[in-house]
Amino acid sequence: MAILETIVIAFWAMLPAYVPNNAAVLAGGGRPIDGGRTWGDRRVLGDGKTWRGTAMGTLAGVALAAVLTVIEPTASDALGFAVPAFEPLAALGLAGGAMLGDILASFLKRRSGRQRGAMFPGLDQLDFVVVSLPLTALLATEWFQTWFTLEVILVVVVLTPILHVTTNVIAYKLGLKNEPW
Ligand code: CTP
Ligand code: K
Ligand code: MG
Repeated sequence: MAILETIVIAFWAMLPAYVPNNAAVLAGGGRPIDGGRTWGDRRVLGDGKTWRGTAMGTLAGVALAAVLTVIEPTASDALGFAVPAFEPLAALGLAGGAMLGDILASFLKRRSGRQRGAMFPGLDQLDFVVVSLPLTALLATEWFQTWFTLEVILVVVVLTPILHVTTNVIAYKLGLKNEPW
């Protein structure tokens, strides 16, 4: 498979997992998931993980997957190779897994003494991949095996941190995010 083709497929397949974090930044606020609870002298998750942000992030990812599925035949035609249409469970695994990964990362950040907004290099850039891919493999196994070949997974692992850093710096410069990570 040509490398450019692999990159396009990886990017397309991961879009429903990329969008939730950004949507959560825009839609977040309100009641924190941990309800303000602490474990020891630290918050369980912190004020940065809210019900609204999580719900809206997941919805945004699933909605994008639906749109991509509608335009898939046209896109595949124009590209000259097939990009994925999303099964509902694949969309849910990617979008919900991204939000879950972000929440687990905040849990780890709080446990390791990091305040809300603190940087955790590596985890910040890949938390959503680490959960969304296994969850999708679990929920939509055949679909996952069809599209997430070893090559695609390798591209995702390299491409995701680059995209994550870029979009977060842009969101920071636009004043949408408090920190550029
Ligand atoms: N957000 C949210 N719900 C989520 C994820 C994010 O409401 N599940 C919103 C919050 O307003 C959050 C912002 O998006 O402050 C940025 O997300 P993120 O960088 O993940 O959170 P931080 O505030 O940096 O907190 P943490 O240190 O826990 O990552
Ligand atoms: K995060
Ligand atoms: Mg942050």
